[in-house]
Amino acid sequence: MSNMFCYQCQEASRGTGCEIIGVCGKSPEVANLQDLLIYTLKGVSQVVMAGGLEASTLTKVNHEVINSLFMTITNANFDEDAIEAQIRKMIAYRDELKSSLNLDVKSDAMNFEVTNRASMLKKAALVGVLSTKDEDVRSLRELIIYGLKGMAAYAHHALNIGKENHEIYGFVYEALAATQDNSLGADDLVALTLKTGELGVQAMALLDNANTSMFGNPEVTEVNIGVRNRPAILISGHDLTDLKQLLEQTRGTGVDVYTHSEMLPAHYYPEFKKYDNFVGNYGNAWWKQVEEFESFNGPILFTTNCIVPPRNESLRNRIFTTGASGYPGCVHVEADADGVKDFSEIIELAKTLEAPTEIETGKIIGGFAHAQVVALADKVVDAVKSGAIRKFVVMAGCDGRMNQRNYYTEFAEKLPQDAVILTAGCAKYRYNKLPLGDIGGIPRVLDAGQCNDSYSLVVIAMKLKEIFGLDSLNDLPIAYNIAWYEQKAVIVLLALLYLGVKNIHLGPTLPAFLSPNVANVLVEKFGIATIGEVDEDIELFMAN
Ligand code: SF4
Ligand code: SF3
Repeated sequence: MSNMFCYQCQEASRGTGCEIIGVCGKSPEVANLQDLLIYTLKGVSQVVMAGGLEASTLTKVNHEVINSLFMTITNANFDEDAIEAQIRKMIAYRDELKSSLNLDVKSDAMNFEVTNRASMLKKAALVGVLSTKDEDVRSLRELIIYGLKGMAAYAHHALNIGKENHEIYGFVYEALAATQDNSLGADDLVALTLKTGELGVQAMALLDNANTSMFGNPEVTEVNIGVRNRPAILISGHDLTDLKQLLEQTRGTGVDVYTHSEMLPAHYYPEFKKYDNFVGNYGNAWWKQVEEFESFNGPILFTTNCIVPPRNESLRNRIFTTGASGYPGCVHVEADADGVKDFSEIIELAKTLEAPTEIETGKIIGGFAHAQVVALADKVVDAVKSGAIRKFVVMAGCDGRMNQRNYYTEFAEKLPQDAVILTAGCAKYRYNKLPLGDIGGIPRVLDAGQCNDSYSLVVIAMKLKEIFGLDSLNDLPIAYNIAWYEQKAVIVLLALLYLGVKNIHLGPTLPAFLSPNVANVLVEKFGIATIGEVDEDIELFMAN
C-alpha cells in the first residue's frame, strides 16, 4: 500500500498521482489528514442534507466548511496540527447538528469517531481518493470536489469582505453529500459537474462584487518591480483584506510593503494607491520563491496558497501565515472575533532586517479588469473591426515549475502581432515582462488580475458578444489556451464549460484525475484539448 494518494494538481507525480510524498512537499501525514478532513466535510454535508437544513441557518458551519476546503488546496496548508484541529472542529459541528435532529439515515461519514492522531491516520487510509473503486466515478467525484475547493476559495475571500451567498453554501453541501451517494452514476455526476460550474460563476461574481465594492474598480496601472532602501514586508497569496490590514498597520512605521506573485494585482485597485509605503511587486510566480525570499531579506506574509516549503530555519523564521494557509514552525496570525489581525510581530521583525536586494528594475502594466476594459470598449471594438486585432487569446491560469511551461513564454513571443493576450492568475509571469508591444495603445498583454479575477475575462467576453450582436461566446475571435496548476483553475474551467465555451486548450498536461472515459466526454462534448507544439498551436488558434 502506498503512503498517500493525491492527484489534485498539475504536478502529480509521473502524471498519475503522488504516492510517497507530494511533489509540492506535502507529507503523507498532511495528505492523509487532508483526505480525512474532506471525508469529515462529506459527513457534515450528509447530515445537512438528511436533516433538510437550510444553509441560511448554519452560519458558523458554512464558514468553517469553506475554510476547511480552502485549507486543502494545493500549497495552502502544510501544518498537520492545524488540519487535525480542523477535523476535530468539523466533527464537533457534525455531532452538534446531528444531536438536534432525529435522523434515520446513517452513514459512516456521519458517525465515525477518532481519538488521537494515530486513529485519524488509520481512518484516513480507508476514506481517501482511492476508496472509490470505479475509476470514472472516482474521477467525476474528485473533479467536483476540486471544483468545490476553488469555489470555496472565492467564497472565503468574499466572506472576508462581508459578502455571502447562501446558494453557494447550499450547493457545497449538496455536492459533497452527492460524492458519497453510491446510487449516482456517471451521467448524474456529469450533470453535477456542470452545476458546479454554474455555482462557480456565482462565486466568482460574488467575489468580484466584494472586491470592487470594497476596493474600487481596478484601473490601468504601472507597477514598479524595483526596490527602495527601507525595511519591508512581502505579502503573498490572494487575500486583499489581509493586505488592507497590513497597509493600515505599517503606515508611518518606516516599513514598506511589496506584493509577491498573486498579490501583484492589488496595485490596480484605487483603494491601495493611497498608501505611500506600498512600493511595488517583488519577484515572480510562486515557484521561484525559494530564491527570491532569500534576497528579499524581510519577513513574508502568506495569506493563502502558494507556499513552497522553506528550505532552512532562518527562512522559516521570516515566514508568517494567516487565514487558510499554514506551515509548521511558521507563526500563524489568527483573526480576533471581529476579523482583526495583529501584524505587529511581523512589522517589528521587519524593522530589524535589511531592505530588499534589487533583482530587477522597471515597471509592468496591468489593471485590465472588466470595468476598465469596458471603458476602453470603443477602442477595442474599432481595433477588431479594422483588423488591427485579429484574435484574443485567453492565457489565464497558473504557473508552475515544470520545464514544459516554457511553452507559454514561447507561445507569447511567437504569437502574431495582431493578437492580444488576455490573462489573469500567476500564469502571466511566463510572459508579462516580455517586450510584446501594443496595438494602437492597447498593450498586447491585458492583465485582469489574480486567478480569482478570471471572472473579468468572462464579463469582457460577454460584453464583446453583446456589442458584436453574436449568439454564442464561441463566435467571438477569442481562443482559450489556459494553464492550470491547482484547484482554483478547476473551478474556472468548470465555469467556462457551464457557460458553453468550447475548444479550451488546457496545459501543460491534462489533469491526472481525469480517467480516460471522463477525458473523452470532455473532448467530445466540449472540444477540450491539451497543448501541442507552439507553432502548430498558434496556427490552429489564429485560423479558427
Ligand atoms: Fe502531488 Fe499535487 Fe497532491 Fe501535492 S497537491 S501531493 S504535488 S498531486
Ligand atoms: Fe498561482 Fe498558486 Fe494558481 Fe492564483 S499562486 S494562480 S498557482
